[in-house]
Amino acid sequence: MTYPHIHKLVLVGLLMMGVFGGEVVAQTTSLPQRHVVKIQDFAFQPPQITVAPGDTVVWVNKDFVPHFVSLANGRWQSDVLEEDKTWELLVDETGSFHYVCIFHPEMAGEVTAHGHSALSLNQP
Ligand SMILES: [Cu+2]
Repeated sequence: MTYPHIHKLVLVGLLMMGVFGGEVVAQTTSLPQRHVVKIQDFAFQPPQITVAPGDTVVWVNKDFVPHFVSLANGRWQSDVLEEDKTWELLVDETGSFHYVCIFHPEMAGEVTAHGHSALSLNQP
């Protein structure tokens, strides 16, 4: 007579375990993120960001003059960014990357990438 009751409790218990198990998985799995760097008043804001390999950095030009995002060694560079235009970079390696605006060399920023990744700085 009490068996149906017990079965219900067990079922509820299993469901709760499943929910908590899902939360743990969600917390320990880091999904790729998008980081936005505003270009405003002739500056990269924020000037320094920290990302993980696999993340994407999005630069958006909020100035009325065109800007440019270029890694110091020319490894990657954006197109000319007119007002309200964006440019995205998929970060696929670790390290610190200093970049400048070619039009305004005093504008400088840095992307620091570290975390779990099989990719290395030496990968082409
Ligand atoms: Cu500029």
